[in-house]
Amino acid sequence: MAKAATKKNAAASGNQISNRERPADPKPYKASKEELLAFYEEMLLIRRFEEKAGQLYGLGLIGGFCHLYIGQEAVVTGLQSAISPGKDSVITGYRDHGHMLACGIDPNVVMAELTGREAGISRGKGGSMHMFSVEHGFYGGHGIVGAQVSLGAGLAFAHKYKDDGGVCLSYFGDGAANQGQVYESFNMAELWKLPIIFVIENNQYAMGTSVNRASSEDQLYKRGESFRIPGIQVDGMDVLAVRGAAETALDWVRAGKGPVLLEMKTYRYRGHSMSDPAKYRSREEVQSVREKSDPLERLKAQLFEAGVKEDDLKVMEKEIRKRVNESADFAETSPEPDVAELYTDILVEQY
Ligand SMILES: Cc1ncc(C[n+]2csc(CCOP(=O)(O)OP(=O)(O)O)c2C)c(N)n1
Ligand SMILES: [Mg+2]
Repeated sequence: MAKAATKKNAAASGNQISNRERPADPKPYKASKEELLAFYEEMLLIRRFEEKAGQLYGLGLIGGFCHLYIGQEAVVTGLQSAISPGKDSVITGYRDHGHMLACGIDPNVVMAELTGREAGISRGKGGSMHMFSVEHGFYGGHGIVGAQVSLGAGLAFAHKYKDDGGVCLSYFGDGAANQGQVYESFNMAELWKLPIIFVIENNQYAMGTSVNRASSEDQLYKRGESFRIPGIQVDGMDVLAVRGAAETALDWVRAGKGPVLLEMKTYRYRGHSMSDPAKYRSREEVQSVREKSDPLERLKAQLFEAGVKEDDLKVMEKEIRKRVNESADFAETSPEPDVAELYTDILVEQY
């Protein structure tokens, strides 16, 4: 009896999944030379900005937590180049500097926030993990692992409720993918066909635990299956593959077909945060990824193929370094917030 029931259920669910319409297989994006250059410029800005943030942290100018995005630049660049600024929304966890720069937020105000200055985007009171800009459609910056998935579902609900045509990009890590609230959000998002793209940035580690040690199903793109959310695995070190997948996902979501899950296979070169000695992996492992799949180096080769000259990239490198140095100078010379600021932007009594 029990056996027959199991067989019937298995057959029924098998049929349902195979009958589910799926997004088309993404194709690598065909970028013009100008687009390739713009991708490279943004990825280089993120990398140099993060290197500078690492230096300022080392000098004691950045306090608290600081999680760098080095190695993962192709993910935000590919995805955010495909969305419509001012219409769509972006939300992520604490590894958020790259997402902000890719939203077009001024590096000066991001660096000023990292260093706790009044001119910072959260008036110097949020630091690395707590930045926000409604103007740029950037909704944080969240320290609670997985919270951005539920909040992202809320943002998507708002897009649908207001019928504003917007889509939410909710980024989270491989570690966060094992959190309970992620699945409650998946359920509601599919049930209500919310306009949201769940982006798992699988950088292979959650703090010090590798994805294979922590996850019974380590093919994370399958994680939405029992909620009938289609998933696509993407080479997150290849900006054109990311952009291609972004186009596919956006077409699906904008057509009102509900959420899509994108698993971005990527890698972080630095420790989990600045205070991580990274004893759980070998230097050789990191070196090997840098040599074989660095997203900037890969794009550089495509730029050369498109006829860009090494000298042009040198000019760009110089300009980016200048911009990043200016952001550090701006931050260092900006005043700290006034003591009275301790009493503003906090919840008191009525709540
Ligand atoms: C609810 C909650 N649990 C635990 C932590 C501590 N914590 C901070 S980051 C992290 C690992 C998350 O890894 P992953 O989702 O893979 O993101 P990554 O750091 O690799 O970008 C943990 C457990 C937290 N901040 N919030
Ligand atoms: Mg991770």
